[in-house]
Amino acid sequence: MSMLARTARARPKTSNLDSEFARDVIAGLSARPKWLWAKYFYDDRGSELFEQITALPEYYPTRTELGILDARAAEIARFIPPGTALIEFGSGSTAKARIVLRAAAVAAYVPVDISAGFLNSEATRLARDLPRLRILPVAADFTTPFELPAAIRTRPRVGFFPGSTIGNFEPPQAAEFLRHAARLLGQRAHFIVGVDLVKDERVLEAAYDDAAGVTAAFNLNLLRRINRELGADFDLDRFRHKALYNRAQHRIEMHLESLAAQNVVLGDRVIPFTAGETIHTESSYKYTVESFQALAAQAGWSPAAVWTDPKGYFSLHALRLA
Ligand code: SAH
Ligand code: AVI
Repeated sequence: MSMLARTARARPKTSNLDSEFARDVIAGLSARPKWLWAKYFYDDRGSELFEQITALPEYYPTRTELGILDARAAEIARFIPPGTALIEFGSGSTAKARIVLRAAAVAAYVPVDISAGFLNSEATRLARDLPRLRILPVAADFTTPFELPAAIRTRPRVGFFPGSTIGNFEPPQAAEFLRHAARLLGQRAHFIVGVDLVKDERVLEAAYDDAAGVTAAFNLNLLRRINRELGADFDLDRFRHKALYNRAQHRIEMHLESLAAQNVVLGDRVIPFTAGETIHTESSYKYTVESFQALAAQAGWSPAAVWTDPKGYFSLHALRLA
């Protein structure tokens, strides 16, 4: 038997160990402490589970931000000149964009998302509901350079980044992203960004560890994805979801904790876990209005307006380039 045949047989049919996903997973699981990029949560199932999270009683961010958008739609629309291309980063279900699209004279909507299948089905659904709107979906990782559609080249641009997805970056990477968005959106652009606020730890921890176990399923789905796409052999019953608020860093951390000492096989590697060892799968930073404005200022954005809800749980910022 040739070397080639032996190698091919040793690996499960579905694995693609040369992909960027594989390289990132191997690097993260070889690091101490172990960690994985949160952007990999979003395969089809991950996107569906995130949608379920947004409806949970404990997960206040979505309903709170939707409330702000509803209450302030007319004020937000003042930052969106007629004929604008609205570019949404991490568009998910497009539920929040729909409020903006109803209030402003947007000519083209560009939803950008890493979850390609979900993006396309949501764009199709939106096209059915708003047949006169030009919808130009872009399946891309917004942490790396990507092109906007040529069709919007001459249009004024407004960025939209709701959901506090910016909180899933480490603060230096958030500043880097804001700089990258400034270049992409151009000189006279506005950027509407949703940012979750620092609050009572019990409210935060419940939001990321719900009673129904949906957030746990969302977190564990990452291991399921690694098994399916990379042929690893994670036993999902031997890991558990853990969420805690790190007060010093103002962030919720999600982890997957190994319930026993065990080895996981990934390609030709064996990844050892001690009992209680965790993989850090997500940080969700919480800001104050001022601390977020200071971060945006590092990237050249100045505050144009900020709206919050009556409880002060969530903030929506309109930024302009200084
Ligand atoms: N904007 C929606 C969805 C937020 S969930 C809301 O506010 O409810 C985060 C979304 O960002 C998901 O749809 C996910 O697929 C997408 N996403 C996460 N990381 C990404 C990345 N690096 N590049 C592109 N999209 C990303
Ligand atoms: C997408 N992102 C802003 C969510 C958050 O709240 O950090 C992802 C999430 N993780 C667990 N629940 C929701």
